[in-house]
Amino acid sequence: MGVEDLKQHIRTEAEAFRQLKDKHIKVISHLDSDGITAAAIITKALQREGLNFSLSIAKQIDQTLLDELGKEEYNCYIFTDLGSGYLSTIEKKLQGKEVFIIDHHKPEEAKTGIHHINPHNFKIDGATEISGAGVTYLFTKALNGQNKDLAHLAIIGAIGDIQEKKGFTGLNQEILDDAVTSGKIEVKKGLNMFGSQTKPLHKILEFSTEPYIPGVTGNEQGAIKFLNELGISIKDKEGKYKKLIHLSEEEIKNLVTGIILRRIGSEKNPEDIIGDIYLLTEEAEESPTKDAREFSTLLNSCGRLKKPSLGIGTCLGNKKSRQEAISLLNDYKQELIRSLSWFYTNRGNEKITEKDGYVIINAEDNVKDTMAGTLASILSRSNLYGEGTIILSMANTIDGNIKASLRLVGISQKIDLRNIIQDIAKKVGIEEAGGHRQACGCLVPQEKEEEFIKSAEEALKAL
Ligand SMILES: [Mn+2]
Repeated sequence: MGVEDLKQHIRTEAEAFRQLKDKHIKVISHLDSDGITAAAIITKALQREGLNFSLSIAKQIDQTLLDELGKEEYNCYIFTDLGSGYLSTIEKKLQGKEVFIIDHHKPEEAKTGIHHINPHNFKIDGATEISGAGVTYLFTKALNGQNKDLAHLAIIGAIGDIQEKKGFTGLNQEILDDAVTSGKIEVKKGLNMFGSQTKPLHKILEFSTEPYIPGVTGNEQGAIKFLNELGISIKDKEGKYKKLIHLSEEEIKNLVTGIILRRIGSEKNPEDIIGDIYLLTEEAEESPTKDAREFSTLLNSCGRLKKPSLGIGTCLGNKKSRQEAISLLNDYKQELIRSLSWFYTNRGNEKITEKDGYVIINAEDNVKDTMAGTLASILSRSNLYGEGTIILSMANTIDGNIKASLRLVGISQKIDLRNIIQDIAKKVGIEEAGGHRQACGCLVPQEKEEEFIKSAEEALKAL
């Protein structure tokens, strides 16, 4: 039980795959950044083997998807970054086909004839030590050593699944080493702030919630004043806004000291702001694809905006895909800014209920339904509300429903949001509600709006 056994198992499965004759392959991967990088890795690897295949990206596995897949005429199905939770259903629906599931989600406990690769089966934690893209990478590396040059994609995927926490652990660290030795990633120490390649410096500080900088976070004027005090001008000689990457070493030092001083007393480790930065050596400076964290965000937004193929193209170095993906991301940011500014201008009116312990945001048509969950997530990380506060956000969909999302401020072992959303939903006759412990939701028919809010208030008040 352990890394070596997992690797042995992967070699066996790669060999089994190689032995299959006359393969007609269908690949199904997950819609998020981890799934998109997994799809890019398997795509490149299959191309290298000279194999034809078709690819679908799915948000989740469900009956409809499996029914459709079952009708298709492929004889070999490869699931990446999804599938482990549905082993028995997949086997039933895809009877007589060769199925490979390459995933890191907690697997269903079932005996099947599926080729199943999952770190959990070897007592390796798939939530922290390796991502779906990581497992896919190991599989393709076992297939052909040349695929070692795809390790950086697995790192972007792992970052997308929030497996980077002050560095990587376990297999992720091994994969990072591969990415560094193949010259694709450079690891540097730097200020742990999102957007250093692409955003003006004062904006990065203004939007910095991790670290939270008192008097600066959430306050543009405060951010500008803070930089002035440190003797760092926000514009360069040509009058253009400076980015974090434009600062001299001296200026970085001053900035770090300034932030640490501001944070003294407000948090446990004021010096926590320095960390590892992962730069993609082949990407251009100042591009949203230079820093692996920004790259991962770009892929996530491609998925969320239902253009995963742009993300896959970007991973594989396709210039046109990259340009389109970047302009898509810019549109997405605009939409996000619109949603946030609606929220801030409407705090205090009847559409936003802020109580001790919970917040209900009923954005109706003012926020796109695809943004409702994101809005709640951002607010949950914003220091606006205390630890343990539950945020319910609601927005109308175009087909007469309301998309309701539940998020939690901070981390709690006691609170499982899935139970809460299911309670709220059941009371108004909605059966389907789900997600994760800390992020979940359901669809509510618009005629049940009032009833649903009442049920939510009752449930949230009682906590
Ligand atoms: Mn994943």
